[in-house]
Amino acid sequence: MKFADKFIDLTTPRVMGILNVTPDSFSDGGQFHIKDNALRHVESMLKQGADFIDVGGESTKPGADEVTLSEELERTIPVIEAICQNFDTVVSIDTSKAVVMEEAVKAGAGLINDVRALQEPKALETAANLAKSHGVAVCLMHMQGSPSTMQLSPEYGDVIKEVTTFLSERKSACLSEGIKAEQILLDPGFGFGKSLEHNYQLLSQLGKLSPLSCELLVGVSRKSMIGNLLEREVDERLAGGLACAIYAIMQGAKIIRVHDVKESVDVVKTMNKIIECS
Ligand code: YH5
Repeated sequence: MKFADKFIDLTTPRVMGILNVTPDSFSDGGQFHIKDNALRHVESMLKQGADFIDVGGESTKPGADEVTLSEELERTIPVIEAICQNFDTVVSIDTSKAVVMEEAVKAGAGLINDVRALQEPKALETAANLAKSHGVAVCLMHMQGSPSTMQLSPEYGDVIKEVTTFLSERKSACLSEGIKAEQILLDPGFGFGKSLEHNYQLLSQLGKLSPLSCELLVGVSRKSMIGNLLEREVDERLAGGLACAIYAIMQGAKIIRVHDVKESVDVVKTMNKIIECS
C-alpha cells in the first residue's frame, strides 16, 4: 500500500508505534524538550521494528479536553518535520482538523489517521485533495459520540452491524470525493463509544469487516477494555493487549497501533513464522 512516496507491503502485518505529543506526555512543556524527547522515542520505536509512527497532538482519551488548532499545529508539525528529516519511516498524523492534515502532509506525513472519519468541516475534501496531490492514505475510524462523552452510555443494537454500516458509508463518501479504495484503511475504533462487552464482541467478529475490502488497522494497546477486564493499571496491560492484537491479526488486521513496539513486533514475527510453516 502507498503512503505518499513510500510503499509498505501489507502481506504480513505491520506495527505502528504511538507518539503522543500532548502536554500530559511532556510536563515540562518546552518546545525543544518535546522535539528532543519525541525524536529519541521515535528512534527507539524504529530500532524495535515499527513501520509507522502515529503522531497525535489531540488527547482523545475519554473525557479529555479539546485542543485548539494553533496548539495542535504547534505540537505536531515541528515534530513531524524533524522525524521526516532524521528517519526513513511513514509518519501518520492522528488528527480530525483539515488544517493540521494539510500542514502535516506538507511536513512529510504519509497517512491521515482520523478518529472522526473525515466528518469535521473541510476534512473530507482536504484529505481527498492530499490523496490526489501527494498519494497519502487515510484511516477511517468508527466512534459513537465524541471523546468528552462517548463512554457515558454507549448503546448498540448490533455493534458489528452498526460499525460495518458506518465504515461502509464513510468509505463511500471518500470514494465519491475521488480517494481510491486502495488508499483507505478502516478501523473499528476500540474504546471509542463502546462498553467492555461491545469491544470484545467487535474483536471476536472483526473478520466480518473483510467484505468492506479495505485493509484494517486496530488499536487496543493499554486501553480500558484490557484494564477493566483484568483490573490492571495502564502500565500492566501489555499481555492483555497482545492477546487482543493476536486475535485481531488472525482475523486479518494488517496494522497494529501500539505503545509497546518491541513486544508487538515479536508477536508479528512469531505469527508470520507459524503461518509460513503451516
Ligand atoms: C485507535 O484505536 N486510538 S488515541 C485510552 C487509553 C489508552 C490509549 C489508557 N487514536 C486509536 O490510544 N487511531 C487513538 O487508556 C487512534 N485507532 C486509530 N486509528 C486513544 C488511545 C488510548 C486511549
